[in-house]
Amino acid sequence: NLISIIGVPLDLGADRRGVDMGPSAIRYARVREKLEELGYEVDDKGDIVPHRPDSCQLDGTKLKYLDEIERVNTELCRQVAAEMGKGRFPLVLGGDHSIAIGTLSGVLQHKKKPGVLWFDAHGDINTAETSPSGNIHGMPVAVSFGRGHDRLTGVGGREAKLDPQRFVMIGVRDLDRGEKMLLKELGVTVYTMHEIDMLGMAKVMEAAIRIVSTDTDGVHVSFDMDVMDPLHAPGVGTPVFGGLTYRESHLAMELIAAADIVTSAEFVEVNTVLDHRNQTAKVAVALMGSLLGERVL
Ligand code: DIR
Ligand code: MN
Ligand code: MN
Ligand code: MN
Repeated sequence: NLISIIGVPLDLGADRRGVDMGPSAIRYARVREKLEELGYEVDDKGDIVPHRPDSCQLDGTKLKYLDEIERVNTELCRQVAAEMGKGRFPLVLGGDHSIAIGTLSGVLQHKKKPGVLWFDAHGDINTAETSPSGNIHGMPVAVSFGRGHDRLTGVGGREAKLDPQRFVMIGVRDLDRGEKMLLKELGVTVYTMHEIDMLGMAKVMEAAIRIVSTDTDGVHVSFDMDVMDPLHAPGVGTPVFGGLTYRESHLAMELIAAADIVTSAEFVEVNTVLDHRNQTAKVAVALMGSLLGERVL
């Protein structure tokens, strides 16, 4: 019943300022108090602090800020693994989504075959070859499958990688051409907004939960705030129309909580510069509550 919070104020993976203040904004929205109300003991480990963008080299590769992103994720991997080693639940606060490289490789130090529920408007499964932007926050899923730059796939070791069969994406509505090809090639289950509209969130989550809890030894939830509609979560770097409503997002978290399967989580891409009155951070904290067992009655 111990949750370890790890903040990662990294924005280099999105190459855009604002998500570096995400962990602060989420703490200001009272994440600790929320979790304590739910009966958890909370240990806030503080932040893994990246270097400022102007002090980083652009290292001459297409991948922006590769050196620093590798360094931060290597440290995050170490901390996530250390907390899980103590039997704790790691809750990682972003920061841009490139931090999933570190979180997932940390999880993989302890779990042989974890399932992953990936909530995102995007696929985040680009490689250097397919990326239109060179932004590493569009690549963590590929990296976790062992695809992509070896400085990134090397974080946490080259053997410890995820199985695409145990990986489910939810809420996707913006994929690059190369991402579509790789998702099909690897056989990742993708519930796009179309399936959510057609079946409803309850049915989608029932299917998703079945996949990630069959023949797995844990489940990681990676929640990119841009999966929500910009109406409800305006403070994100790359908003895309037609996303999850407030209630759809909560229902998904509530159903995961009811299944009692989750062993680690991260909430990313809260951009305070683009937010209104910290609304997106507050929504993130409310969702963490639902994911960790909060009920109305
Ligand atoms: C785009 C945008 N697919 C890229 N990705 C974003 O740059 O790779 N991910 N915004 O969150
Ligand atoms: Mn993402
Ligand atoms: Mn996204
Ligand atoms: Mn992103």
